[in-house]
Amino acid sequence: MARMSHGLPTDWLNETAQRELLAAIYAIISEAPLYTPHMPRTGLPMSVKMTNCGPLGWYTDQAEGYRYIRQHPLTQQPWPAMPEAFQALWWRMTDYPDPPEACLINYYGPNSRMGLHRDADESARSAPVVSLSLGDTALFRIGGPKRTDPTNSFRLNSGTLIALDGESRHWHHGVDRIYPRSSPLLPGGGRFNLTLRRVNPPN
Ligand SMILES: O=C(O)CCC(=O)C(=O)O
Ligand SMILES: [Mn+2]
Repeated sequence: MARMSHGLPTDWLNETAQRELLAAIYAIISEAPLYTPHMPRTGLPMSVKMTNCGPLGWYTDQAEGYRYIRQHPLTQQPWPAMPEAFQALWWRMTDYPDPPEACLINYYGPNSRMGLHRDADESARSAPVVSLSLGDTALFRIGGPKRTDPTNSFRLNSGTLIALDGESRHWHHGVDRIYPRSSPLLPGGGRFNLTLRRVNPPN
């Protein structure tokens, strides 16, 4: 099963710490605005808006599909640097020896969801994916290696960290819904999710 931060002291990421992370997200978005990603082949827009920080950023469009790129697709600028406070989440959750190379920032509005998928665009196959929820609660679902495996659902509320590592690193997962107005953290409501990823294996 994915490891959750529930074993940590409940105030390990208190409201002040969450607000500091949120301020860092807004600073990143002012440089690297949220964009709407599009599915490969169909070109359908995703309901989640995205941006990234760190040397690499996850992106998808109709023409080239899922991949990591070095520049923001609209500004053509390198992604903003990954704040120390984001990297600290990685070191808290994993013993993996190398730092994350990408932090995908997902923004969910009241009607956003993310279909069941596996994170499979990283060649560092044994590195974990560390994920933080901020703002409105999400209903998260996780299954197994096969799309048809049975799934478990649980709520991720603001300040919850999970690590997909070991077997769960390659399990299907997704977000079925957001609970609007369940958190006062974001001024306009909604949810941010940070996922920290190692893309390339260490040298
Ligand atoms: O928002 C979440 O909790 C999950 C995000 C996710 O699975 C992804 O970005 O690949
Ligand atoms: Mn994922």
